[in-house]
Order: sequence, then structure tokens, then C-alpha cells
Amino acid sequence: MKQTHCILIGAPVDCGKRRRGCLMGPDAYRTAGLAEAITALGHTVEDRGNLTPDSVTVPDHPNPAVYKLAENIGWTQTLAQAARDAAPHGLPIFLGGDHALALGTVAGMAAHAQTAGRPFFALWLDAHSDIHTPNTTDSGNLHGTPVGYVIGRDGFDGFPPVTAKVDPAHICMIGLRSVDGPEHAALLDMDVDVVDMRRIDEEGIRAPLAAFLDRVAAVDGMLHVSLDVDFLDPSVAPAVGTTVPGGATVREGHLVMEMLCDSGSVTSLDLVELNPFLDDRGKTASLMVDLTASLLGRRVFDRPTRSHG
Ligand code: 6HN
Ligand code: MN
Ligand code: MN
Ligand code: MN
Repeated sequence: MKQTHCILIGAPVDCGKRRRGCLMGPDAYRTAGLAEAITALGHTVEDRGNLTPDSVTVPDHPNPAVYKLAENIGWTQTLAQAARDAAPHGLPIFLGGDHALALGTVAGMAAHAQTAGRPFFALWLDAHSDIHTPNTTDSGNLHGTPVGYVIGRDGFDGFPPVTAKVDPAHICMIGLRSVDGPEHAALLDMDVDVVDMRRIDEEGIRAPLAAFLDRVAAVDGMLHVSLDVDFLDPSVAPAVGTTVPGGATVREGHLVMEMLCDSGSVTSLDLVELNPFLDDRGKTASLMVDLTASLLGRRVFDRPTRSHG
């Protein structure tokens, strides 16, 4: 793939759920050699270090379950701005941090796409659909709400207004196997492309992803990829608080990344939900680094273009 300037942005967001540890994620990716893996592929890397959230104060939320509302709003503001600042200069890679970071990163990238005059798409690689609002969530954990926020659902009072709403028909979710009742109801009403594990079992992961990537390419869209560790099966990726059995295999993960690389459409990436406190000798962090390398062009075997004479 063509040489790319990758901008690493540490987002040690840990307020999107109650189990602590995702704040160590950015440093685990650095320790696992993310920058070195990227430069080995011929790309350039700039590490902007770890961000800290804007400090905001908010009144109590009508849903008493909602956890750390002010901190989540602060991160959303900070990360939306960081995304907009970085996007014109290269490929932002957001090092999470839990999935609440995507309220900011996706909103910021969508705003950038609007400014650039290009359609915006999002690929959600996750066991969960993350389409709650602060009103519909039972757990109160706002890492379950980023998709709800960026498509402009009601209930996000106090958050920055979403200036560039993402069209649900421009979102593809792959890997779903845990969807709450209110999320299911919301999804039935909209055109999100839902590729749950049953569809993967029946159709394979290649066909639905290829169809989505064709739609993105047809309009020269900008594609944001949000990779949640729990997309992968917990046997290969244990370092996440929300494990759900029956996830993607290592090879399915790599195939997705290789196809994304070939598409040339990816303009930003979230690596989310890694909890290094739960890892097994760094194996999840290393797998996430390897998947990122596949997205950026690492290949086991490239066919030479010259023929044998
Ligand atoms: N994630 N649907 C559950 C909840 O608490 O709302 C789980 C959310 C998981 C969030 O995947 O980033
Ligand atoms: Mn998620
Ligand atoms: Mn998840
Ligand atoms: Mn469209």
C-alpha cells in the first residue's frame, strides 16, 4: 500500500464502564511495538502522546445508572477536536481506552469528512452494537453508546452537538453476538448493515465486508474503522472486560484487515477496549498490533508481478 503517515493518539479513556484498566491501553500498544511494526512497513509514525479530557461539570442525569457523565463529555470534546486536528495530516490511530472514546473520534472524523466534502462511513468490529443512548442503557456504561451518539439519537444532553450526523446506512457492524433489547429495537428501525455471527457462519466474513467496501469505494467515501477487542474470540483475545464467547478467529480478523488494506478506503482507526490488566503475557496487545499491521499492508505472501522466464 502507498506510504502513509500514521498519527498515534493515546486516549486512555476508562470512564465508559466500571471495570478499570483500559487507561493502560495506549502504553500496552507502545510496549507491544506498534510504532515499530508500522515503520517496518515503510510508513512514517508520529506519536502525539496521551491526551487528557477537558474538564466539564454537568447536572445529574435523569437515568441514575449513567456512570461518569461529565468525564465522558470531556473526553468527547477533547477527542473530536483531536480527530479534526489530526485528520488533514495523515491517518489517525486512536489508542484506547474504552469504546466511549468513539463518541469523540467518530464525531470528529465525520466532521472532517463533511469539511472535505466526502461521504463518511464507519465499520464497527464488535461483539456489541453500542447503539444505546444515556436513556436506554441499563448498565449506565457509556461505552455502549457511541453509535447512538454519532447517528444523532436523542438523549445526549450536555454532549457537544453532533454537527455531522453519520447516516445509519453508512454503518456496517460485523461480529455482533450480544445486543440488548432497546438496541435491537433501534436497529430494526434503521438501515445499519448488521453482520452478526450467524451471518458470518452462513456467508463467511468476506462477502458481506466486500459488499460494504464496494459501497464505500463507489462514492470515494472516507472509512473509519472501530476495532473493539471483543470482536475477537476471548480464547485469542482475553484482555477485555466484556468477553462474549463465539467471536471472530485470528484468521477472520486478519482477512478483514487485509481486505481493508486492499480497499484503500480507510482514513482512521480506533483500537478500543484493551484492558492490559486482564491480558495473558501481552498476547491480546500483540494480536491487536498484528491486526493493525495487516491493515497497513503486512502480508505473509505477496505474489510477485513478474513472471518466471
Ligand atoms: N462495548 N450492551 C452492553 C451495555 O452495557 O450497554 C455492553 C456494552 C459493551 C460496550 O462493546 O464497547
Ligand atoms: Mn464496543
Ligand atoms: Mn464490545
Ligand atoms: Mn449515501
